Amino acid sequence: MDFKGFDHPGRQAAGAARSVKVMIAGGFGTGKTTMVRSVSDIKPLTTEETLTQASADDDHLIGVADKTETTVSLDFGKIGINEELVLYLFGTPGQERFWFLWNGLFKGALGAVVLVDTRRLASSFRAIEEMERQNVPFVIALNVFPDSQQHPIEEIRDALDISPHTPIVACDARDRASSRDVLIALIRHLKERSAVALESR
Ligand SMILES: Nc1nc2c(ncn2[C@@H]2O[C@H](COP(=O)(O)OP(=O)(O)OP(=O)(O)O)[C@@H](O)[C@H]2O)c(=O)[nH]1
Ligand SMILES: [Mg+2]
Repeated sequence: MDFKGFDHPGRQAAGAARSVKVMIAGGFGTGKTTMVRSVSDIKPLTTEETLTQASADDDHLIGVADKTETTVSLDFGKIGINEELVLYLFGTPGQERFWFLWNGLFKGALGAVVLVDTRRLASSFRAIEEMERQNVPFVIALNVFPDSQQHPIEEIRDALDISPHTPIVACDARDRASSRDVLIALIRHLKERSAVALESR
């Protein structure tokens, strides 16, 4: 695959890998931190704090009842996709009370993965709206939990109200290869979008 066209301005020396900022977004407890942890080549920076009962009530812990911590600021990791491309991963906080941080976090991001837990679709609505508002291209990654039901992709697309061009892929955020495949799906999507944009000039 040719990754030309994904340069991050000012970050690139001759012959060096191109570095790209990618957001890992999604609703509360959808597996953002898990994905950054599983896929990162470096020890990720995480900012997790113990989940309080007050916020647990707000965040509808159905399906994630054994969750004890939540991201309060961001997760940060890095993955070399190949010799030409390095992704810097920025995981967002899921709890609404930390969403004010999102504006700053998105600066310079070329794309995003929006994690969705199909047992709690609505928890990712706001993240999708935010991508659309900030004009950040994204793919949807369905993080499959043991008791997730299988739904046809087009049903999920309708329920999330996203465009037919936005890829939807299933994944296991705990699995490095699976999480890496999601990132590769995002890169393909970014490439396709840039090809379409060039054609329409
Ligand atoms: N079975 C299963 N459990 C998962 C998977 N991904 C995450 N988990 C678990 O689900 C919980 C939520 O994962 P996190 O990675 O903390 O979710 P998050 O999106 O970072 O959560 P916030 O930062 O609080 O929004 C944790 O207890 C994980 O161990 C998965 O793919 N399968
Ligand atoms: Mg987290």
